Amino acid sequence: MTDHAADPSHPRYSSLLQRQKLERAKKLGMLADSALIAHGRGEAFDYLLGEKTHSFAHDAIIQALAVLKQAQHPILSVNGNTVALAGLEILQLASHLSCPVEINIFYRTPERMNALLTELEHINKEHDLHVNILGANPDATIPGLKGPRAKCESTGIFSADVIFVPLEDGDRCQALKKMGKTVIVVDLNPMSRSAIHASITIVNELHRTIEHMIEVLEQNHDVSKIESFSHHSILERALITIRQGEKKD
Ligand code: PTJ
Repeated sequence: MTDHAADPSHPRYSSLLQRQKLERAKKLGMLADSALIAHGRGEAFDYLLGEKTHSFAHDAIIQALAVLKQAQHPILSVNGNTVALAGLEILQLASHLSCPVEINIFYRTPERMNALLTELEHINKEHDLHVNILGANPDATIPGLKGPRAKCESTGIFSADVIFVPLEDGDRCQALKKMGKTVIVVDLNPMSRSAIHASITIVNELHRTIEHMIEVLEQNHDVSKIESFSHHSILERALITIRQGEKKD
């Protein structure tokens, strides 16, 4: 696999590259045991979607950026898979938006938190990004959630009004919504509970999504809110594309 991933002419180069990133992250202790299963589910949906950013994803990205830019206290919440697949891009996005990043993982252990913090701090320093990275000192809990996944920081996720949280789990997504937050998720499965319950759902691969968000911000594209934006219709358009095949979008 390493040979294929190193060869950009391979037809599934980017997918293989993502796998290679996860293999590295696994070795460094950043990932949950079920991380590769979750990724495999995502890959299956991405394959059905033709591994590209569709117009329904672009529209949701514009809406998400508009909402993030207008927020009082925006935050990017990351888990193991997100750091592994797009650690640098997440920090670049946070730098563009001048907001913090908080590590908030489902399967929380001190070892994983330490591995993820080390990775992000290293990228932050190497690329001179100066992003505030939270998560090490949780002093608040998300109401309605049990166990360590409820832990968060009072100056971060707890007080944020808009939260960008790729690969979110359904329960936490609903709990954050109940706190009155605008929740933006990235999920290749338009039928997942997070996709359904989020305020804005970007049905697209995580790394492609964040690259696209940075591109829009760097090219100064118009990021005003789309007046006719409908969460329901974004999910519907994604489902139609999956049913009909990617060429129809
Ligand atoms: O790091 P932790 O402890 O927070 O755990 C992270 C995982 C991902 C293991 C955990 O959140 C989990 O089990 O996730 P689920 O419930 O399997 O959900 C993952 C969702 O993300 C599924 O709906 C997948 O289709 C989707 N998904 C997986 N990989 C990608 C993705 N969506 C976008 N881009 C991806 N690369």
